[in-house]
Amino acid sequence: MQNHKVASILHRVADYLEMDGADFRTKAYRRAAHTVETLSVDITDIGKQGKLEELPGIGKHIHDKIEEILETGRLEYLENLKDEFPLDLDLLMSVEGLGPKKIKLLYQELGIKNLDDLEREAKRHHIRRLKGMGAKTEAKILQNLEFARKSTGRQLLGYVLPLACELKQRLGDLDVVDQVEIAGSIRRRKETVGDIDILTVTRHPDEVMDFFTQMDLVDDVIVRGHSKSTVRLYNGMDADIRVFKEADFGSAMVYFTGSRELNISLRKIAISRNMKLNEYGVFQGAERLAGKTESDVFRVLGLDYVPPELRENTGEIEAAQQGKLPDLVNYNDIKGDLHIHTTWSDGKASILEMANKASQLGYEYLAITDHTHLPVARGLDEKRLTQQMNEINKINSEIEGITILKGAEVNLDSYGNLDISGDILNEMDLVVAAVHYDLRQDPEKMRERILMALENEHVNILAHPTGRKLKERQPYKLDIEQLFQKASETGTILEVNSQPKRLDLKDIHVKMAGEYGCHLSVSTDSHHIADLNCMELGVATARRGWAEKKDIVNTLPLKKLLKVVG
Ligand code: DGT
Ligand code: CA
Ligand code: CA
Repeated sequence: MQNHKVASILHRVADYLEMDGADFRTKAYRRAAHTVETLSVDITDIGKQGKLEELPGIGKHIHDKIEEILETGRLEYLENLKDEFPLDLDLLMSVEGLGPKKIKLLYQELGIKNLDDLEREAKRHHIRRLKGMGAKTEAKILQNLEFARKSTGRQLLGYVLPLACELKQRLGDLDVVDQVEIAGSIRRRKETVGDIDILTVTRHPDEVMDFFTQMDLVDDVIVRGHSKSTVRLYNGMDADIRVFKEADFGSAMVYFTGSRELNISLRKIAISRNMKLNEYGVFQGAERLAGKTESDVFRVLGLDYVPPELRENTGEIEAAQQGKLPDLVNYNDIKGDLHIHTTWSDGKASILEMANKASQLGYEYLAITDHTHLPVARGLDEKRLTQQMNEINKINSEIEGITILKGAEVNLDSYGNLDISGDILNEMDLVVAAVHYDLRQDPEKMRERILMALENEHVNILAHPTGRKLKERQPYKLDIEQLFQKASETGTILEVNSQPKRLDLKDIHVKMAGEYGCHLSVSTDSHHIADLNCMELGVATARRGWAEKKDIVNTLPLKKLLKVVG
């Protein structure tokens, strides 16, 4: 699938064009990028069939650009823009509050090209002198710069996972490849990823290495060897490939899945048992005790099999020694999605289109939770909500196999009150509440606000409870333990939001919430059809937080779910 690559090039063009301010051109590129990234079919196939023109909302100009990307793997226009502005746009944009327009100003006036330049000029108080900047902006830039630095080089799991699966698929399709798996942080489903690690079994390593280093997704070959190669892909991400013998594959998978910390602990266990553990197996003297499968490796070390999502050395070894590993929620345990948007607010698909996709996913129910009031999201007022509920009743009477639940994502005002009256909320099956504005309140006020929401009898679910956005925005300042304590008292469900940028609650918070006995939901917060697929990321996050099926309300069949939210 080239969709992601094409979309990322179009987005990048829009970023550059936005340096002169957002206009119809930037919008056209964004819209095209969005169309491509949410396609459920491969754009290469559409191109081959000569049907690019049928893609909605894309004009002739951008068609030609897409065709060029599909044919040559690059876009001349973008290369020219890059030459004109030789700066690290990606990094600079990762600083909260810096957009293309400001970045252009910083480049033209102060020659700022990267984070180091930015820091130096901010510290010298040169930025505050620029038009529209000021001392406050300068201080904010310095503050946010540190956060941006920490996320540098890592990309979101939700964006990298499809690419890693694509690589696995292509390699798996080769006759000469006997086995291929993704290892590393992606296999552990960590929220951000440093690089892609692929392990293979083959008797023809050179053929595999040729294929791997010559793929159209590769920008640069960093190392090409017989048993290991590293390439840089089009999106700046590196991918490692390693070749093993079948007899070693299990121990190689354990080693290269990591984490590093877990590997160190496993090696200590091996030593304590008078064994030696490495990527080629578990040995005692000259005897090889295990190596072919991961289960064998864990077994000879006296451990139950540890699912990859738990391999962070945060208590899973002790649990595996005592037979007390959690019975993790499974990816197919989810029976419905409890947070989605439609064209009634800022979603891109109708209620029926979303319901049909949810049916395909095998769901029993789907809650429609469009925004209320929020102007930026074309939120609904009470009158429109009532109309929507009537519409849902109508669709429910016509559709089969899935039940659409009536809900809303209601805003919490600055004090924690809801912006929809109780009478209307009473008619809904489910109410999701969320903070959408006034995010930088002082911690005391934010605490009151959230606790108030948890105590509200109408609120079933608190959406994206900490408000963080990966690589973009830090969480609200708030005492998370107090939130868990209160939610466990009131029975308010806490959401694990599955959007690649959010994953909120995050893994360690899921684990803490579990210790407080909180109920969780895993939802996608979908705004278009393809979004419904990101449930996988939320479930992965829940698994990383040791969650079991019983902890997650949307693993319940409809009747039982309705009792919980009733
Ligand atoms: P990443 O790529 O930063 O998202 O995280 P990982 O975990 O994928 O790390 P990576 O790609 O450097 O290495 C993959 C795995 O290989 C890692 O999880 C554990 C293992 N590994 C690599 N180097 C070392 C090492 O020096 N010591 C130990 N104990 N394990 C290592
Ligand atoms: Ca890695
Ligand atoms: Ca690696």
